[in-house]
Amino acid sequence: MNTKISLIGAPTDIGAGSRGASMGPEALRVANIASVLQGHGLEVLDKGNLSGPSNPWLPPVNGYRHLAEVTAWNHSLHDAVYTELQGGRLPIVLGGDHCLGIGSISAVARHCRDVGKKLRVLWLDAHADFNTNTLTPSGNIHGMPVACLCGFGPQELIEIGGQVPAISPKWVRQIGIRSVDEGEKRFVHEQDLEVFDMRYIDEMGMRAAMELALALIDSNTHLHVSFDVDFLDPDIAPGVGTTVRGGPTYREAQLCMEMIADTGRMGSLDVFELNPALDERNRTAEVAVDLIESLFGKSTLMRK
Ligand code: 4U7
Ligand code: MN
Ligand code: MN
Ligand code: MN
Repeated sequence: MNTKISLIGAPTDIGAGSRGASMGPEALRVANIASVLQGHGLEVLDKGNLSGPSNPWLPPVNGYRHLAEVTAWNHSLHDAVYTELQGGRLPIVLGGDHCLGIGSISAVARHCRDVGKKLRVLWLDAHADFNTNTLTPSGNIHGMPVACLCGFGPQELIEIGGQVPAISPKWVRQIGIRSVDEGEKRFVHEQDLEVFDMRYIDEMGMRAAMELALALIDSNTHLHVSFDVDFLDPDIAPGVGTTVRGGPTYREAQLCMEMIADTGRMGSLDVFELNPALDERNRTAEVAVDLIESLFGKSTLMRK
């Protein structure tokens, strides 16, 4: 795995339904993300925070809230992520709400086209984030990034990575899903997204889910992990805007991260939706950093 890490802060809640994810990057730094990764022998460069428009907190227009501002933030994140990848580094995006997945993953997809790699996207989330402006019950664009990346969305968001669509639904595996809106559900089936929802994890276990989600990854695969912190059960991660009960426990989440680490193929990581305004003494940030540590191969007695 690439040992040169770049942290990119994207302090905005422009696509979310509640304010506060803009404080996520600092909360992750306060939880020592840099020194924890350095402790594993990784070279960590903190690129600081991107800047962009502030949140005007307006109602949706044509089914989109803050479309112009969301576009600006995603352009700037796309450029930052692409630069780090081209420089041979592994970007970790510190979000920020999940609308930023558009800029981040479109940059990863562009990089994969440049270097001739296959892309696999692991979407760890309570939600499918596959809404469009006609399907969305909220107008919040953090519920739309997967659809936008697959080419279903407004022109200004789907074209950010230079090719439409940026990715194919076939490249995506969703894990931990337990809240999907009615129209969104139909669209997920129509586009044939591969979803390991909580029912699947309950019945088959996290191990079986991850074995399938990681199947056919080879040495020419770039693995991108999009970690929405609301993936986790609210008992261990209360500091998110949209909690949904019945998520993975701490142990299940650890296993998920450890199995990703075992592939040795993770080339980029996003950590989104952490909301310090809703957290308790930064404990959700600390759990997130703990799990990120496992993504980079925190070793136990069982492994060398
Ligand atoms: B997140 C929602 F209606 N589906 O579209 C919507 F339930 O990035 C929630 O996964 C979206 O946190 C959650 O607004 C977006 C809602
Ligand atoms: Mn979510
Ligand atoms: Mn999400
Ligand atoms: Mn959320």
